Amino acid sequence: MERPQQKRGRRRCVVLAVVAVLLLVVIVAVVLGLTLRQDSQPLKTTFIARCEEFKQYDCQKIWDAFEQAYVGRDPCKVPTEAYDPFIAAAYFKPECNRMMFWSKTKDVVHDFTETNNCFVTLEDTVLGRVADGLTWCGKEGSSETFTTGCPGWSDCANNTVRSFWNRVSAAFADAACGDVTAMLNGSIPTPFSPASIFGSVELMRFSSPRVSRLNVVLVTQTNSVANCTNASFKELQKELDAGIAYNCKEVAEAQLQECSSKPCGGCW
Ligand code: JS2
Repeated sequence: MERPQQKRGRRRCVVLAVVAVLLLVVIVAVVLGLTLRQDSQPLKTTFIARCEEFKQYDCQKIWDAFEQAYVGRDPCKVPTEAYDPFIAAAYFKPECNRMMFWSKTKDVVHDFTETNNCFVTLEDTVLGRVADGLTWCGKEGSSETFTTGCPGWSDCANNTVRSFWNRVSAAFADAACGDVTAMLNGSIPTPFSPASIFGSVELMRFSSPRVSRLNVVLVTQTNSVANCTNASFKELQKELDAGIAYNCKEVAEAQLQECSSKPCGGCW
């Protein structure tokens, strides 16, 4: 038969155990909450900071227009038009004769435009700069922005990031004017691919007479496998709007690096 003080002792142990478990649950919930909340912060902070570099936009308004495209949605059900309000908010002045498109040359093209300031890529405008190199998505029933666990580029057609790049690339190409340049990669067998964003979204939006010429700059290295007679360029010219002149130049990557100090137009 248990004595009363033994009963009291046992009861005290049970209460302490329950308190300990409850405490543990609260700590886990707080840590999880802070971690999840932090997930949405870095993206918005980076986005706003990059937008403010341009010193001409209402960056909170642009963020709100960007966020509404995907928050609370299935990350595989974000169509390109969901970003239309973002395009409207992040207007940019077309730079005739300076717009540079690219395909499979992301690093070399941005090293080039950063140093010689003669051309502007999509990623040099607010449209591309705010999200360049980032990943994000939402979830049904949540107001959070997630930067991990999002579907990959080829996981689903209407995925959050892929729809963004398709939409902003279309807007950038729709604004193309004058002489347009495209930096393509001479170290791959088909420098022009109709399946690429340049080939499937941008090229068909170059419209004569707004665009007068397309200058292809084929970046070559010692091991290059393609030149301006590459068959894929025949495909490119077929897709190009009649009335737009076409030109292709092979330019060694080393030469591009020397160009940074040359005046615009002195590179190829
Ligand atoms: C930038 C990203 C990211 O003309 C260029 C640009 O205007 C670009 O928006 O689209 C064209 C390049 O795309 P393409 O032709 O498919 O070339 P690629 O080298 O196979 O793809 C690079 C990725 C383009 C879309 N994109 N652009 N910054 O962070 C970024 N992430 C993706 N997926």
